[in-house]
Amino acid sequence: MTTHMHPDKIRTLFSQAMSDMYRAEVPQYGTLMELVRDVNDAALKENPALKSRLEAAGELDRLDVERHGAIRLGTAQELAAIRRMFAVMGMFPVSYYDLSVAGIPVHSTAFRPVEQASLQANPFRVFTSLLRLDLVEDRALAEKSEQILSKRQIVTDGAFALIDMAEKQGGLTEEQAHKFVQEALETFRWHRDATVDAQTYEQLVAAHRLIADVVSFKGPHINHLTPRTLDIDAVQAQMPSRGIAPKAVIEGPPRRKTDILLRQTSFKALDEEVLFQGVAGSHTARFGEIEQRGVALTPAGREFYDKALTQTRDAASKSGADNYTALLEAAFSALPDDLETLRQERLAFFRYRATDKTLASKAENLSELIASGALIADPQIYEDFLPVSAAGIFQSNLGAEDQSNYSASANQDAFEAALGTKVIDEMALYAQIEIDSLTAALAQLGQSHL
Ligand code: OOG
Ligand code: NI
Repeated sequence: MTTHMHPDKIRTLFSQAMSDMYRAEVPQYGTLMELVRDVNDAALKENPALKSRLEAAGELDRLDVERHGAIRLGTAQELAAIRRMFAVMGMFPVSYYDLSVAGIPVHSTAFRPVEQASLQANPFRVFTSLLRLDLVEDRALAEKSEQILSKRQIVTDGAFALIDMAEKQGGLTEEQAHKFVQEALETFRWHRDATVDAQTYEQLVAAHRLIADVVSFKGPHINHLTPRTLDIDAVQAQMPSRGIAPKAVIEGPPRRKTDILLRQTSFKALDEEVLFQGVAGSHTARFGEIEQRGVALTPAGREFYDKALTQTRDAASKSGADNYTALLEAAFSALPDDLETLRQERLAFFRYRATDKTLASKAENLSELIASGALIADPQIYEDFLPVSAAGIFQSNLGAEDQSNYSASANQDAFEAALGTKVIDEMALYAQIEIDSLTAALAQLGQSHL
């Protein structure tokens, strides 16, 4: 009997190989990783309570391996192929993100692990966008783009052969897995030789820089890899001293005692030299980003978040962006800022575990069990993305001249048709982890009546 390498292990090999490749190609990424490690070390030293909470919840080990990446694809066939590739590594499409509302002609999903144990082993995720040529007004250019894209093959024959094998055998042997990782890496590599001439590139840029980024190259180069920090404000503040210039504001919720959802900031990478059919030119393709992740919010919590953010953005657009942070903090002041209240008011998702404390009698309710120390509620980390923040990250490296207006038109059906499957509902995943962990913990404590 052959034994297969666990998909979690293949994903870890792959994310490490990607990180090594990206560090070699984009030296600033290495600098950023060092800064994040320094800040995380300091944060853990300064806050022993945070350290022991992360440790007890099994969160500390994944911190160093944690990162997300992003790619942009050109065709439905490419999206379907990438879905099969990521499935070999235990990554599945979660959520649908419509970026057309923000003037960016793509829609997206995030490929990520979905089981609790897999998330804990390595939560590596890839934000994956599909170009929407249907939104491009210049139909001749859209058709030309389609034609150019139809000629490229972004997944190597070797990778396809191993994907077929994994699907047939139900996995890959260790040797096959190593080969697969090497072949898969080719898809995300940077290519200095563009597939178009300089004139076509300029035409594409004039339509939208993002269209040029997708259409002009041999493959969907990984455009950033994002380490997770425990203190994004500290990293943002220290970036300039390491020669990195961050964007002006941090996307997402304000700084709070209890981290919620996701805060992100990015910096624009350097112009890279490109050969357009032998003619030298340049393109800004790749950038850097950091993220700080907090607790996942329930639909009720998320509704609060979306409203508060809209309110802040509306107010800031009237008064100028100078007081953005103050407006943001004010808009979030009504949201409880401690985990237990967020839990009691069902605004956030938790994961429960029993301790070895024994109880003399049956408890009346969960709060009592938690207060007794017999039951612990760990916050579930938000594993997904935020559409408004994602739009901000896209914009920050595209430049102001790329603010196009597309008629907002989410088209999840078309996206799922291209993908070849439906995307998974993120809320359902968090809810399932919560209920499963609670059921198991209560059974262990002999408190199944609750
Ligand atoms: C993806 C931008 C979105 C994030 O972290 O929200 C993103 C891209 O620029 O391709 O990566
Ligand atoms: Ni990102």
